[in-house]
Amino acid sequence: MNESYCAAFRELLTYDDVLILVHRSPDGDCLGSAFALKRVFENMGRRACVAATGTVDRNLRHITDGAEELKPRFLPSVIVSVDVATKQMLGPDLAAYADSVDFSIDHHYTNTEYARENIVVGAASSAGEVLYDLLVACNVEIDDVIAEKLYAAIAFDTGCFRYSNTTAHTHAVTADLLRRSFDAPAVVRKMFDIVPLSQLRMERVAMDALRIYDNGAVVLLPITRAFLESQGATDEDVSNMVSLIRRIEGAAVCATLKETKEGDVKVSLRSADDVFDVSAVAAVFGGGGHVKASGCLIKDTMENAVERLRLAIEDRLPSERRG
Ligand SMILES: [Mn+2]
Repeated sequence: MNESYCAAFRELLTYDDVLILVHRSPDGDCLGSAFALKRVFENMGRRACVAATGTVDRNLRHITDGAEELKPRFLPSVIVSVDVATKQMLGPDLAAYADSVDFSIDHHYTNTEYARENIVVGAASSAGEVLYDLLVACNVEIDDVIAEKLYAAIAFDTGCFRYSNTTAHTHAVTADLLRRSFDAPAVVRKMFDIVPLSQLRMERVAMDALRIYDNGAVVLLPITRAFLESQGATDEDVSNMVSLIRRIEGAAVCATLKETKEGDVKVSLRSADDVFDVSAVAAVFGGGGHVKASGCLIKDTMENAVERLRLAIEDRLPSERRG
């Protein structure tokens, strides 16, 4: 961890009344990191709270100690964002804080450095891994609770240590966390294995809606509100659909396109390898993320969105994969 990042983190640790912001539709990495950081401040007798736009998925509520909604609870003296690459990712509920973020702790190469102090380690698997390195470098004690939250963060963003962002260092960090006392298999099971029956039912039917292009190199799954309602499925039920279709053999790029309540189309993109950069496709529509996992919002009808996304992907697909 470089010295200027450590100095920035040490400064953060001097504050009381800390507001920790995570990105909209919070995932396991931002929540795990944020709740680990909250605990760090609480262990020092300080006040800290985590705030987010949107509700917490059922399978992540073990991280938030059961909380479904995360609202700011006091007037903060310092604001830190975790795992948030751009101000826009804070979402509407936190927009009022977007221009006054003091610290950003992140691992997105695409971080726009909107905070006063930006601690951004693009090579790290997760914000959890960045936070771990900061805590160790600054001699902050990692107790069982912090270890469990950081483990959840890292396990989430590495897909349980299966994705190529998992490095030797990631495993070294995880090994050290596992020296503390917490139920690691339970953390993984809650995040990845347990699904409601409504989700399994929806997945079965959704497979019929797959759009396959370029001899199977491009797989898109449109999910309309009408479809969701006909299946009695929730937004949460579709959040993992993209990891389901990324398993399809021969697919280079996969995406789910979900119609939002506002009538826009929310896109989650995945690449099968480090060669095809889906963040470049997301950027076409004002989104961003990582080489292998990115997202964006397309303000258009579903059919137009499918077509525009397909063209943006095919533009970047190696000619030998184009059909
Ligand atoms: Mn992350």
